[in-house]
Amino acid sequence: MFETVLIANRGEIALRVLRACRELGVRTAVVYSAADADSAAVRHADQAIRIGPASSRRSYLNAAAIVEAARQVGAQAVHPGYGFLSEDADFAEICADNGLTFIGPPPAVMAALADKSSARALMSRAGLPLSPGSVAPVPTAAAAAEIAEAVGYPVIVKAAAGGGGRGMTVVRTPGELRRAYTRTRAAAQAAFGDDRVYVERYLTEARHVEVQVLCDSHGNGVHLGTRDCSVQRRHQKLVEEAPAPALPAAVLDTIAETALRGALEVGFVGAGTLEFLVDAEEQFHFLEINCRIQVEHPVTEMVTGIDLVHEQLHIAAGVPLRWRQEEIRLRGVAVECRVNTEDPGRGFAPTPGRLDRFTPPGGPFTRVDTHASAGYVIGPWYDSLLAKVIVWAPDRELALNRLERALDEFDIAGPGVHTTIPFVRRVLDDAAFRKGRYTTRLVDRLLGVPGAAPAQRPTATPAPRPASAATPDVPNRRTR
Ligand code: MV4
Repeated sequence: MFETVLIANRGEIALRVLRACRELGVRTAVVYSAADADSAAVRHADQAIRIGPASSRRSYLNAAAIVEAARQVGAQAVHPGYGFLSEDADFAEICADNGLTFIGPPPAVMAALADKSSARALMSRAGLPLSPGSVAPVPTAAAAAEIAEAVGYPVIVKAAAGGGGRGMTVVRTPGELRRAYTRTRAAAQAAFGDDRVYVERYLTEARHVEVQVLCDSHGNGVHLGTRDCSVQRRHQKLVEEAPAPALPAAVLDTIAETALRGALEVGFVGAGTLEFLVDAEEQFHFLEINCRIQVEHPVTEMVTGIDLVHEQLHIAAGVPLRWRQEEIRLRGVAVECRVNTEDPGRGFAPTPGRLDRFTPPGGPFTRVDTHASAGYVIGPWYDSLLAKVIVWAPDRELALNRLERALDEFDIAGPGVHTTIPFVRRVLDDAAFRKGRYTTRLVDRLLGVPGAAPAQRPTATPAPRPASAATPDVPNRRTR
């Protein structure tokens, strides 16, 4: 095992990784920006290195400063958390060049999977089912139109360099295609410096089901079952649960086993997540693979009893996988909700400010991952994730009741500070959600977004669209 690990992140995940290191007897060092000098991770770490000003570009995204910090503290490995540099193959390579172990897949594997078009081709070759569409970048609008005609409308144009919902456009009719194709390419060029796009059939009323895998550096792998992450607003997840509900165990097993086969086939190493859409006919389609620990990893930990960050550290240290598939048992149901400092009443606009009161819930089978405490000041610099509340219960109904109970206890107050808790309560109250019969359209339906619920769509007065949120410097939008 490593003697010292450098944690190249902030917020709740920096603390989460720090705790895992402590439990394994690994010394911890964290980097921090000027805005995070008083953070919990800085307080708890064995060493803390200031690497730049609040701007994430000049701190948490500054590869050279992070590598220099690792050298200063004598770290052998870097844990990137999620967001920031966690899926940056160039950063992983810079680490290797400097004799540092990047806690994640090999740089070449990361690069191949970061390109969503290439990931699609690789997984298709490995036998994973894809949504119908192109398996290579589409060079012209005419070629895009040909593919769209072949697979049928609606289609979605996606940036190869995108992912996590960034750089994609839904196209409902042939008349919109040329414009959508051109605009998605231009937007992808501007956002990623890469204008390659591909075209897929757009699956409506589908569930977002993902599979957690662990693969070691010796070719062994296990899957840790599924999570449903369909409750999303603008590709920000709000509620996640494990296992995915209301699907036959045989279907979930097939998805999980297929995902693991794909991961092993492409040489994946570390903790990874394969995302799928599951349609109304229970057919599943590979979307993309994420090479990082994810925000929602705790629900998998709760149903398996396996600490995913411990496993990441062991895998990175070259230890053979400590679990055989038969030893991994899924027990009960875990549900997580994200508590963001955003105002659901104003289009989920961030509400930074000082927390006068902050008392997280407690009680049985209730876990709160947070970096906050009373007096904590939420700045405008980073994403607005304040806390995650995760509960476990033997069955789904009790888990949902337990989450509602935990949210009742959560006391957060400060001038101007709002949270997503009231909106999460509406999700937990929703009849379709309660039955486990919900899709990626749930949030839009709750928000009254036009087109979200065609059966009930009013003809005269469409529901108002929420005002768009202000966009400060939100680095984690890269991969969340
Ligand atoms: C899709 C899709 C439907 N059809 N692709 C969103 C994030 C990224 N991982 C891929 N995503 C999607 N890709 C096809 N061919 C639906 C999603 C999607 C989604 C779309 C709209 C609103 C919420 C969503 C939540 C999860 C996935």
